[in-house]
Amino acid sequence: SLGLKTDFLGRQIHYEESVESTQKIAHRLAADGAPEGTIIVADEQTMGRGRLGRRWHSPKFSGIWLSVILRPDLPPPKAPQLTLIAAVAVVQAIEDVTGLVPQIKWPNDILIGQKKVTGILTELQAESDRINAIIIGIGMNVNQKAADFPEEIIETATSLAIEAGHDVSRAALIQSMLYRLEKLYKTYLDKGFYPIKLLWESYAISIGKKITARTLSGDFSGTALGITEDGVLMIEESDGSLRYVYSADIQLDE
Ligand code: BT5
Repeated sequence: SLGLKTDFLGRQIHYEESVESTQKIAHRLAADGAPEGTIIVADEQTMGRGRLGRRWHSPKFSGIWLSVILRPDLPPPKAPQLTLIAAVAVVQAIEDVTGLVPQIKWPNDILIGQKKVTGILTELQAESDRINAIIIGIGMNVNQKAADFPEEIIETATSLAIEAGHDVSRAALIQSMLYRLEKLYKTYLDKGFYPIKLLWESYAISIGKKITARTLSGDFSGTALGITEDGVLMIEESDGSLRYVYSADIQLDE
């Protein structure tokens, strides 16, 4: 048992040993009417996915591969806010359980000392301009050793065990993450995004720095000014013009 301290998050948990992707299962359950707070968690993913069709390495027993179904009554453009809420919950859970202090790289990377320890993937089911379900996928590297990472990410990925110097309980992390996520989500529904934005900014590494945003419509370089009320990244380019970036990979240039 996970000993959850939540009201609705994780009241229904679908646990699987091995799946292609917990996102795929969550999409099906959400379309079939699964209640808000339903969780899908797996020991292993054989086709774990990142953004833009990228792969997410999800080996057996060494990480948390989890999807959460939420059903906020919001228009689809608000969805990026949920990624940022999840990012704050992940940072707080890692702090609670390990004492490590991770940082957030907009929009969806959680880093420890420049290396990625967690990635977040937010996907939508929308109907006539309202969100029907939001599916937040969280992939957290917990007990991998450096040699467990594939060649392509050995320089860029890390795990909590590598950083803490000892194995970390996956159950304790899930418990804390769901508790934190539920609390933040309730705050968000009651008070709006502003309190979350302040917390998010306190953990963000890129704000105030020179960055390059690689987007599907090209690269934009400049100073990251912050995020808007909707969670959109604002970049001031060198000619002073302001650029709003909805989705990108960010590289720190300094
Ligand atoms: C992400 O995408 O960071 C989102 C990852 C979401 C994974 C969760 S696990 C539960 C749920 N079910 C799923 O199928 N997915 C979600 P993106 O920003 O596109 O980053 C992907 C890139 O990160 C890859 O192209 C690799 O370079 C790198 N990568 C892959 N696996 C990694 C890992 N385990 N740790 C660190 N980096 C990784």
